[in-house]
Amino acid sequence: MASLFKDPNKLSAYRDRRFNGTQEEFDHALQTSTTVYIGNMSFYTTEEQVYELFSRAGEIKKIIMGLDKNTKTPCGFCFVLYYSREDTEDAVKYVSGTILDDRPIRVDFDWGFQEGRQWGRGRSGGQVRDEYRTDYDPGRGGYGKLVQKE
Ligand code: GTA
Repeated sequence: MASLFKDPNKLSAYRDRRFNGTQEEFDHALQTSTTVYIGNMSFYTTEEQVYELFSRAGEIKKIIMGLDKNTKTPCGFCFVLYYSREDTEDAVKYVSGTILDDRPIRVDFDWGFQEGRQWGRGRSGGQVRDEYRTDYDPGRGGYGKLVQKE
């Protein structure tokens, strides 16, 4: 079956500022990689739950939970590594937007996991988005970190 993801510019809106290469190399990585990033997860969602849901798209090679770099506890994202590109595309097509622990999760193509990418990059240890948001989100530690400091 022909891929539904033909335009490399539409594969992901996210650009990793720490990717060490050209835009062409980044686009190529997104087109060929067998890794997806999962965002908007609850801090309480377990690796077992991720395994259960993402196995529906295909056989999983590895799951890497995103961790707060200070507390070393889950901070609301993860990477799922598949064996095949078709399964990777199916995860983006069919699992993105589904509900996990009462939250719509976001599944995004990823350029590939490297050691260090499992840690939140926010100043407080978690994800950058949890620094700035102003809503109260009980599944992600309550208010954003900057609001908590006020
Ligand atoms: N494939 O969408 C993604 C993605 N995200 C959001 C993070 N990662 C992603 N990978 C893919 N797709 O390995 C990966 C990162 C890293 C790990 C943790 O997850 O590559 P992080 O979330 O802590 O930090 O990463 P990151 O990605 O460097 O954050 P970034 O891009 O600055 O900001 C993410 C979001 O935070 C923005 O889209 C915006 O909504 C919000 N934000 C950032 N800065 C501000 C600001 N100044 N004010 C308000 N909001 C802000």
